[in-house]
Amino acid sequence: MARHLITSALPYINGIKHLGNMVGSMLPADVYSRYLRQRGHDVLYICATDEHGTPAELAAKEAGLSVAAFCAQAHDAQKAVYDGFALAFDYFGRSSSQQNVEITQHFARRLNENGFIEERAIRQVYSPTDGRFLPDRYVEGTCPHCGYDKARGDQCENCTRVLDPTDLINPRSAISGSTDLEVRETKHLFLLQSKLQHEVEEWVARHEAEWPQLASSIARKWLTEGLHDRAITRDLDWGVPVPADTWPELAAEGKVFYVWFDAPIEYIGATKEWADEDPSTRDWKSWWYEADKGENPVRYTEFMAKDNVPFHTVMFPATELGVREPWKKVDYVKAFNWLTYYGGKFSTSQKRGVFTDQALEILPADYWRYFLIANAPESDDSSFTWEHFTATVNKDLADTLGNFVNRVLSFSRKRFGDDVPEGGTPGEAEAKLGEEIARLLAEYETQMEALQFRKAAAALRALWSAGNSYLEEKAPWLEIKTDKDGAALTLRTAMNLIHLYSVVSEPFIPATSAAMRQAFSLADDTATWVTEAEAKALTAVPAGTPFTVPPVLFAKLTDEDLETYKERFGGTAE
Ligand code: B3M
Ligand code: ZN
Repeated sequence: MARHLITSALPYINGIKHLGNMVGSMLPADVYSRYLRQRGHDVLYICATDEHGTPAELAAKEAGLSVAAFCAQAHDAQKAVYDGFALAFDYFGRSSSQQNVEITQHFARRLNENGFIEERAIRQVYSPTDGRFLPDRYVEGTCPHCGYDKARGDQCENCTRVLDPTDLINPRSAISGSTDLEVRETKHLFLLQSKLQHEVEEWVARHEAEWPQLASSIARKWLTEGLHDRAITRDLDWGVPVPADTWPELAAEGKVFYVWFDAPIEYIGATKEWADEDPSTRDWKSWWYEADKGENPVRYTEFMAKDNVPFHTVMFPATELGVREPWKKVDYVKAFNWLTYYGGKFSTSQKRGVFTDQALEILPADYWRYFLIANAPESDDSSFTWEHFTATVNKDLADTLGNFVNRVLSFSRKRFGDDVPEGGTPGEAEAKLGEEIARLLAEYETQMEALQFRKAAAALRALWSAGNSYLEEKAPWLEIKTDKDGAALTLRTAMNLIHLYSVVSEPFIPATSAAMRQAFSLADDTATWVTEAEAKALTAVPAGTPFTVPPVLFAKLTDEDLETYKERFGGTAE
């Protein structure tokens, strides 16, 4: 059986992420990991904070802390939010770890031995006012491609093009705002990606048919434009040091690797961090090195938003190919478009939209998990609005699922007591329901396996709806007046649906699923999934099983709530 390695793009350390970051990487990776684990697969879900580069230094400066102290604190703060969202990482590491330093330096040495690294003198933006070189985000200005006036020296947030600080029009220092900038010569290491173009093309050609169109089209575009040699070192205080054994002069000058060089390597580094916590039972290398071989080959799936796609489909594979060692390369790239806030940008740097910590202050994680995945920006950008959010919560979560659960359990308790009622023989309605549930469950599985999250959410919602239709059709509150056994059968069948929902909804709404499951005191409730036969029979919870009525699963959001949210976060774009 295959092993599943799953990673989501590493969130930058420079602040708490917004909902757009969450839906475009970590949350779907968590839903997928949970699903695969429930289906019995061997899964390793790895993520980490991306701690190097100018964003970390700038944020530390703003916080008045050393970079190391800032990163330690910010890592814990992000981890707390992800715990709040119930993200079940196997490990959430730090790219500043010693493990990552070692593997990154190893990669650099190998690339050098294989002729893919060259030392070059280049011209860099220097600020006399700040007394330093200004790499990447230390320079801001107007994007030469789209005219966006807050473009950063490494990438334009608006058109996603990767930039060099010297490309910017009207550049200014992000530290002091100074426009008194000059260009000075300094030496840096270059990764000769142009030499790897052909190999990367061949590698992409072997994989792109399977990837979502968004990922393959971005990879293609980059390859068509041609891979350029790129500087992979920077003049910064914080980062993976250039190894002195190989480049003594640059090491003495204090050069470090560029954040985008060591960040993807941290997928491997974090796996080693995980294994180093318990080396007697955990083996990091078999997940990454010669991982295509053997009885349990690794299938590697990456999750990310579209601005990260070039780095994962072209640049990191180029690095891995150039190392000339059998490191695992990605099999499937799940890429997402943007989640917008009322059609405008969610932006960490501009502090606009809903941040993940604020979201959890308002409502429990399951509300967000369901809404975000059901509206994931898969085939196109999708827009977050409070109107849409509250309507979805009320309709899908409060009415279709929550109300069903409460209605069935409270009514049964009132009429039949604290055990699942006995009596009645399943008839045509139950057979029809079983067929429908089995069909929808198969659809749900198909969509999950295809990583089609919106469609999977739609199938899950349809499973919940089928319960409501059955209940409306059988109307046990009327049935009970003339046919007590019939009503008992209806309620018992509905309770079996609740139990089935508790199992299959877990990847989306783990806390609610646990609450639904715990409503039943089943002797041996270890099922992690539901077979087709079980879905058809709906008898896993037998008559006589004690149950309790859980508190309301999802609160209905009022017009007043809606107004409060809009007031707090702004109910319009920009
Ligand atoms: N930290 C960019 C981002 O947060 C970057 C991803 C790294 S993945 C190796 O969008
Ligand atoms: Zn631009």
